[in-house]
Amino acid sequence: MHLRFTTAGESHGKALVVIVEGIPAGLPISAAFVDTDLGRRMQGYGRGARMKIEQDRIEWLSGVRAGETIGSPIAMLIHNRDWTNWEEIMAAEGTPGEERRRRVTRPRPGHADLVGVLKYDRLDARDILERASARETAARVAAGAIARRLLEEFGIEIGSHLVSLGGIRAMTPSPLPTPLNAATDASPVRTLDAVAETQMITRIDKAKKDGDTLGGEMEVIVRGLPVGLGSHVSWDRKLDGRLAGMLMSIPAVKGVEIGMGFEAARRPGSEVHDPIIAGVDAGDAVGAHGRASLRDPRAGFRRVGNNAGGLEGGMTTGEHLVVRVAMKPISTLMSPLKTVNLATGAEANAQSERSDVTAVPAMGVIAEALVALVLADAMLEKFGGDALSETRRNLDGYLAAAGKRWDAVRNQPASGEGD
Ligand code: EPS
Repeated sequence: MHLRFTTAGESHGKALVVIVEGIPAGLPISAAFVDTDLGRRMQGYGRGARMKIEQDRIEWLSGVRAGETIGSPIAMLIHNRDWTNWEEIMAAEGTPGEERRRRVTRPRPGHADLVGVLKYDRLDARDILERASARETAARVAAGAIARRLLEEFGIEIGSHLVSLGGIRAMTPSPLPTPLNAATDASPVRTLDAVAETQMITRIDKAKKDGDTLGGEMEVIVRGLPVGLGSHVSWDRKLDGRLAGMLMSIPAVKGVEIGMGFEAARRPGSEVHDPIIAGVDAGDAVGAHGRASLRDPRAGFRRVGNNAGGLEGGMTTGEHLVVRVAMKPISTLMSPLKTVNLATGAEANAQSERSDVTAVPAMGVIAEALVALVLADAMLEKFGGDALSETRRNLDGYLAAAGKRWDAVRNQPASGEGD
């Protein structure tokens, strides 16, 4: 890994912390930039009361000076405002002789509660759920914002939109708006389909009334990627696997599709694979800071259609990366399912605490962050650089050279098939 990150922190503990290592020196960055993504993650119709308590923002601990990265590990802190309500319950030092408060002994089906207490030999599932909680994803979104900022420097734009919620499908407009997030963030469920949006809100209201929860799918789109990130040569360098593995680590995510996804398995090859054509079109790179490379990110070749979702052989094609992520319904139900009380062994109703009806729109923001981290890692693997200027030189040199050996062939008069 060229870009490493790790997080720590419990949901109702004092704070979350994240360390990101491997970002080149000289990357302009601000807390406000990171906080924008933290704020986006807290949105979405169907979230619970906790999001009214929190106001996620980072505090820099290291790695940034005078508005620029300096090449050292970047550490960020996010305070949990809810901590003041949990200080005694979550205190690191217990009071001798005093029982633990807010113990969780009725594990929720679908949650980490039961397997966690068995595996870690705990009597209180709170020791498990505090870390299994999706609260942790705030720290990962902060890390992802740094990766997003790096990718922006090279004209790479990452966005997402909701494609289904609670079984209701949304239409996807073609072409998608640019920038994508400016349009989707305006919707309370982050969809581009106004009709489906109304139906989804009604569905969420009903689920809330019924004490139920809802899942759904988000689609992440990345535009402006250079051809050739990742590699075909070894299993652990294939970008498809790196993306899917990272996305499957989001709490409650149960599936990842790339491009046409599972549908490709049901169709003949002639309907799946994207024909290759020659064509230079460098106008597609989107640079949020006006620094998009003028080089052709596809090295002079294009695909007719993009069923491959921007990946062939574990490498980027230079077409848009298209990844869909499926999230199951949240496992905390206000109308609880049956479980076993771990303290008594008796049948019981599962623990039902304050939670969200759905967090699918927020999951899209988390997925964007994780895709950004994987792609920033792949960029640094390919182009290296202790300083941003070095990474840029290496990328520019690569794009200037990529595909050039074919230019001479393409410029010749047609001479029949090559083989
Ligand atoms: C979560 C339960 C809820 C969510 C939480 C994830 O928190 P609480 O139990 O404090 O009400 O709000 O998500 C977040 C705190 C967050 O920042 O996303 C769970 O059990 O996973």
